Amino acid sequence: MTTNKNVLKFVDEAVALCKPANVVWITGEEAQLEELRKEALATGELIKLNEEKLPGCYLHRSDPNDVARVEGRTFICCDNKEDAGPINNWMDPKEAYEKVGAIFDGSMKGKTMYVIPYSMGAVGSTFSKVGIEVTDSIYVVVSMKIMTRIGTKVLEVLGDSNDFVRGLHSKADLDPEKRYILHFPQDNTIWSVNSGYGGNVLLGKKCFALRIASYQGKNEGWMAEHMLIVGIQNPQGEINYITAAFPSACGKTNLAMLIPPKSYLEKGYKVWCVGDDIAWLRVGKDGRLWAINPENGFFGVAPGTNKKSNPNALYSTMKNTIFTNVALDPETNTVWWEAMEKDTADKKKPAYLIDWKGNPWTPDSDVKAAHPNSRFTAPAINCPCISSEFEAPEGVPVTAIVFGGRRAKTAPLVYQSRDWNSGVFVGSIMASETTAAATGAVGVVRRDPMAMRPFVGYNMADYFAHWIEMGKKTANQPKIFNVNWFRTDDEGNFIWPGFGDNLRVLEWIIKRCKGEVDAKEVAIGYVPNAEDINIDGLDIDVDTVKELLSVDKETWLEEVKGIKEFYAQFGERLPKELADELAKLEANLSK
Ligand code: GTP
Ligand code: SPV
Ligand code: MN
Repeated sequence: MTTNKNVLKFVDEAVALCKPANVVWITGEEAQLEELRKEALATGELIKLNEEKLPGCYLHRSDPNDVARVEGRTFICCDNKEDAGPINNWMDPKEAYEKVGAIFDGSMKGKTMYVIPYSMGAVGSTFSKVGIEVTDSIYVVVSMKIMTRIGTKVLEVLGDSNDFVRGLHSKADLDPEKRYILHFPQDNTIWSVNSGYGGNVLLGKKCFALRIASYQGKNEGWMAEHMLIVGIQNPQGEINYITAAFPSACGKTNLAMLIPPKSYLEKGYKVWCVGDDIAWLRVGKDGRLWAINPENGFFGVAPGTNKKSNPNALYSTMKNTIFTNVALDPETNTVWWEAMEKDTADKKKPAYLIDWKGNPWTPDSDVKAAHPNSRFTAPAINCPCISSEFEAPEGVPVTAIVFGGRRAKTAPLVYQSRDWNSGVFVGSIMASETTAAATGAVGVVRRDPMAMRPFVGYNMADYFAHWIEMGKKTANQPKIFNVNWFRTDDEGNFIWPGFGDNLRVLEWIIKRCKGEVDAKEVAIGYVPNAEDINIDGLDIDVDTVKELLSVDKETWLEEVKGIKEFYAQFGERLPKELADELAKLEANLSK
């Protein structure tokens, strides 16, 4: 399929190591993919769903021990440990190739190896990058078809260049003790073994588009970020694009495709989704930051998605979608997950389902029917509000960058940083409660700078420095904000309605960028005057908004202690600008 010697050498080496029975090059043609889906149906790897209700859709179940990213087993393998930094796990590259090479050795005996050429970003665009993933999983092939652009056309664009990311994946025995997700940034290489869960094995996504790409971006002067990209069109037809970094399972997909509240729809507001998880950002000729979404589909959290919370996401999953670890309704051969009951007339859960593990389930069962990290893999073009700029080679210009996390207290509904460097500081001190997107405890607050803690491919302190550098290169900087949709009352209920109503906060953000609204300066930056958040049609009052916007000095002084501890681990490598911002914050709070 190619005469590119670098590609052929990479594949030959993978064959020599994994020893598959045969090798299939993925052309991207529908007939080949359809054959593979049929094969996966025969082995049970895929289950065909109701063709009338969910045309072209399949259910996949991953091994119950393999349902989320495994941060403890994810490594950055670069020559110097210090270059991986204190947040990443590090392994010496030589040791890693040897140790994990032994696990790959013969791992595809008797199996077929698939070679998937793929492009992150529109094929052939100057901002796009090529990867080749070698895998023994049909699930990976058919999912990569949805999440990226694949096939012969990508090899044509690559020509005889050596500029591609080498990805090697084998499910091997799915042994969690031998599961490794390795990144070799200096070699443009990713090795993933003993997993079949999307985030660990769809190597174009987090492994390439964030971990490897963040390293490339540092060296090449651009940024790879864990951000959604959304366009807000006002009644005059003007569109402002916002990128937002929230940690895993903290609302990116939801914000990226929100439905405006009724009063906004009536006024003529529209929302356009460019991306829901990853943004690559470059400085344009006009001195603004421009963002592309390198992906071609959504790998979204299923539970919680319903007609009220995110109808656009739900609609996106109605055809040509692969569902992973959701429940099956055997009567209709359709899928189900928690919160879908809210869409029914009686608000009741189905009387009988097959749960995500394949076991019988009733509403009396004491387990969830769908795994909390069950996902849909849906083509972006299915999304009713997909932006006309989705494939624009140069991307869209960014008006505002928004950071945010899950904080029950501390962070107000929204605040604005004073300038770029204070905005980098705001991103660097992000903290959020952990979610089911990664294995481990859920609901524990941890620092997750720029929502990149699990995804930065080099030393986090150098990553902060890169952000500061990018600010210097950007003549027309976007303004930087922080939001928190997750403040709770004393009973633990979310105070802010969230979802579509988050547009009310985005409206304030855009007005701030255009200098159309005042704000109140407080210790951490600028917060809105409560009257400036539009609450028409909501059943909360302005006092509640005041409460949501409050910044408690004592809580923030505690926060400063936590930030100091967090920063301490970076030692001398922490940019001085951030140490200065921290000192400023402490001084402001002590006034
Ligand atoms: P990843 O795909 O893991 O990166 O997640 P994500 O950031 O795209 O999160 P997603 O939009 O899928 O939302 C995750 C969970 O947060 C779902 O259960 C949503 O229902 C919930 N959620 C999203 N937005 C809001 C909001 O504004 N308020 C509240 N209370 N919950 C929200
Ligand atoms: C996340 O966890 O941030 C996701 C899902 O978007 S995964 O692809 O598993 O990383
Ligand atoms: Mn994500």
